[in-house]
Amino acid sequence: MTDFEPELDSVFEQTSADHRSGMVAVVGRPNVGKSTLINHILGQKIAAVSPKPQTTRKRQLGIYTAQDVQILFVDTPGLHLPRHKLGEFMVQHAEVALREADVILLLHDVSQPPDRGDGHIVETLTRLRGDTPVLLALNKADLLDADKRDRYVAAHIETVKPTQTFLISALTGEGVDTLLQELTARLPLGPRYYPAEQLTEVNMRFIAAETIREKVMQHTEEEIPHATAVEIDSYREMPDQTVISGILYVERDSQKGILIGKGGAMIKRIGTEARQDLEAMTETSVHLELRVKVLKNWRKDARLMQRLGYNVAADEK
Ligand SMILES: Nc1nc2c(ncn2[C@@H]2O[C@H](COP(=O)(O)OP(=O)(O)OP(=O)(O)O)[C@@H](O)[C@H]2O)c(=O)[nH]1
Ligand SMILES: [Mg+2]
Repeated sequence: MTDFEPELDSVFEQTSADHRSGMVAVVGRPNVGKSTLINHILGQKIAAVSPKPQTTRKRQLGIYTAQDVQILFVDTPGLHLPRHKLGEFMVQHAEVALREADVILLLHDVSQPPDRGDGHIVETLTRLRGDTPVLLALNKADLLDADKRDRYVAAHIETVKPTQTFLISALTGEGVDTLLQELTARLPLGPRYYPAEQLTEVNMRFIAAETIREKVMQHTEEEIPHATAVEIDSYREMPDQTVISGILYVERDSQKGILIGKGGAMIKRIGTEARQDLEAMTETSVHLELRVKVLKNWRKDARLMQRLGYNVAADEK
């Protein structure tokens, strides 16, 4: 070994010989609760959540660290049939996560019976999983009526034929500890790759953009939530204050009007809620300034998508 090669022990934090670590891809259809589950496991919100499908747009790491394990959860965009370049980008991101995983955690919404869309996901999994174990988490158990419980659970298991099944609620936390134990047992022995206090690999700038986009997803309707992208053009940290300036891009003039709202009411609401979340996260007071601009049909234009951080070529290297 030369003087320049660090010893492994000095690179990774010291852990016991039976420490495990690895990558768990959290996949499923849009809106089944993937991001909610990861936020719950980390005990902090790192990923945008909304009642609308296709909230998550890129892979995002959620790092869970305990005494004997470090699980790198990969939150993924919901698998769906893409209708534009952004959709293709999203599905591609989910598929890459599937191929890289040590364990695949497939989420289904168990409050609904399985349908053809679930069958489509299973086909994608069969194509990409190789011999990676697939754990099925039947989520939203809190919404499941007692009289449908056995029937729906059995139907989902029959559709997926998973390695193992769990009934959970990402909202209440029911069943999540058992799931974590089983995920841990299935990971290989390995080091703690990230410092124990690190929750994700993205920076606060990205989290700020996602927080703003989450509020757009929550408060706007139809095409607007999906046609909005957020760019943080300035992020300044001071001892007690964080000053953030963001631009919300939409695809058409009419969408811009709706996003701003009557007398600026909508953009104000989005800004206020995002600011409150960001104040809790940064533990500083936050000054947040938002503007709305039109970037015609950006979801169909690879160059514009790249500018907004959805860069297929660079991300797949
Ligand atoms: N009742 C109930 N609601 C849940 C549960 N998990 C998630 N939700 C709700 O389901 C909706 C979608 O949750 P997300 O976490 O954004 O779903 P996702 O799978 O990440 O969705 P995409 O990013 O669009 O693929 C939100 O309104 C959540 O509050 C659960 O266990 N119970
Ligand atoms: Mg999500």
